Amino acid sequence: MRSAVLLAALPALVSAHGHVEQVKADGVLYQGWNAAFQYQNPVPKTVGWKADNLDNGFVSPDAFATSAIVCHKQGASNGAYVNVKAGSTATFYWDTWPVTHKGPVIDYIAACNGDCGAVASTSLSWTKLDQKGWLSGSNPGTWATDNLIAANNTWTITIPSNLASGNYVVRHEIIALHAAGSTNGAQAYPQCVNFAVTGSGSAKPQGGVPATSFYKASDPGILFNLYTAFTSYTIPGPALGKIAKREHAREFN
Ligand SMILES: *[C@@H]1O[C@H](CO)[C@@H](O)[C@H](O)[C@H]1NC(C)=O
Ligand SMILES: [Cu+2]
Repeated sequence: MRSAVLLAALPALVSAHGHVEQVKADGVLYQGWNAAFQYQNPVPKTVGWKADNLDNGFVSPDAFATSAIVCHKQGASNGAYVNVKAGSTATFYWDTWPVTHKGPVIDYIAACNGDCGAVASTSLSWTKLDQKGWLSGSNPGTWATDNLIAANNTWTITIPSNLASGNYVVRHEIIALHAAGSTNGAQAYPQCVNFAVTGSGSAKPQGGVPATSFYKASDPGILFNLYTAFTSYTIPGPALGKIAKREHAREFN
């Protein structure tokens, strides 16, 4: 019975949604979280936060105020870090992404102030690092996710060059809108990755907020009909953030 259940679940695992399987920075490729690792003993350390997402599934708007929205269901730091110089790029490799799952791609950063595994995920204070949403056309048009698919299912961010050395979590997220015309139909796919940043900067992300306050089910970028002839789209969540030293502040990008 048990193996029959596992076999029945397999097609969903192969075809649906996706997860960040690898991360590359400064020429080094790191293993991300793959939910199948939960069956290994010991569970291998990964730069990607472990999560209970064996179905490559999503977080629904009715869970946007719960810990699941932070770093996916049962999200927890998993022991390893991407080493990156401030100012370098980092690339997230999704295992796959369905073209139907159009929507924004958003990245946030939070300082751990030490071991990222020692911080309760709901205590992390997130600053929005970058965001892309609707690009052109409509009904449904071209979206950030189409760029991601065209780039071999990858998304690249820049680690701010003035960011102070230390440990940070980047929360990389796709919000799929194919069912978002109905309340509770949007699908958030947050993926958290630990970074150990080195550099000579001294700036810190400013104005952070907990992930549980990012989105509401009724936000215009969450309750949104992809299949009408719309002329604008409001990317959900807080405004793009700043990193700042004592005297100066500058936009991330
Ligand atoms: C596309 O990404 C996969 C990993 O997901 C990698 O193995 C492959 O080399 C990449 N292809 C190109 C053309 O970059
Ligand atoms: Cu899906």
